[in-house]
Amino acid sequence: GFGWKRYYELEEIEAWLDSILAAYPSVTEGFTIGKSFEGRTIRGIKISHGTNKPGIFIESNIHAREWITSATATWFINELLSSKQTAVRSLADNYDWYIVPVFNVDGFEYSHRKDRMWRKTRQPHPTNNCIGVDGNRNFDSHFMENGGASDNPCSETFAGAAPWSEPETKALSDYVTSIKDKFNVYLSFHSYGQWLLTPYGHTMVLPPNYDHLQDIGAAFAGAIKSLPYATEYVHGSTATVLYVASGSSVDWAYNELDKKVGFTIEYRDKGRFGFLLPPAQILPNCEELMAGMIALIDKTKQLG
Ligand code: 0X9
Ligand code: ZN
Ligand code: ZN
Repeated sequence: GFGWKRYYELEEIEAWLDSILAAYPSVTEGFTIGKSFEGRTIRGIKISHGTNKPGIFIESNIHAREWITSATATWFINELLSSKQTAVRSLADNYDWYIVPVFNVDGFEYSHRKDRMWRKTRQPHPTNNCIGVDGNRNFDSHFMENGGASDNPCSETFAGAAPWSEPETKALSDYVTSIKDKFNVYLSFHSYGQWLLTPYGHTMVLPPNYDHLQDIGAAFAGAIKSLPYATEYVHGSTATVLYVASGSSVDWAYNELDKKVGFTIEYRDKGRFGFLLPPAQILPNCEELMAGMIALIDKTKQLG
């Protein structure tokens, strides 16, 4: 059966998602974002124990090779539904969760079949042989401004010909916009580096509620550090801690949808294994996310 001791392919993850929807029909609902370039359905799950609780949106595996992100997202879904721990129950009972475990479905499939290190989507470029766009540069928020995104279709950070040039990002933006009144927190799962990154990516200028976001970031990092693994996460703004990168999903949700809380989570490790995080680290990474998430949500609530 499905578990978290190895990485799974898209088909296995989807079959698992179906089994979860069937096992918890009263508190789950499957949703569809739309279709990928190659025609796959991009799916999500809503977990809700009531109506109109504050919502949290999680987008995962926008970068194909970052397999730990969907492994962690599926584990998190399973915990929300089956954990008996009080802190986890309160996350499940008090929030509406919208979770897309594998967003870049075509790229994810390609990373399993042909090229483990594939990052981008899979739409061919019309005038050369290069394929795909960096989904996290293709959002309509300061698109192609200030560097960190490329106009070269062969680059790993190719932003695309225009914002929303890819069916996947277009579909996600339409879906997220359609439910924008239902959620306050937007999270994007990535690897690797052990960072919790606030907006902005497109500029070193700090966002208006940066202090607030840093308090949340400190709570997240502190909770992870206090586990037996003592893993260290650094928190700060994307452009100041990591690098300048415009057109990302988190900046778009923060800027265009007026979300007050948006984070990019860069999971384990710090480069020893990088994108090839050994399966034995899936569960430790998941435990870290849960500790961090409980603290993140708690701090978000306290700060209002
Ligand atoms: O470059 C990225 O898209 C992310 N790093 S990764 O190594 N996973 O590719 C960082 C995204 C940072 N987020 C924002 N630009 N807001
Ligand atoms: Zn601008
Ligand atoms: Zn990434």
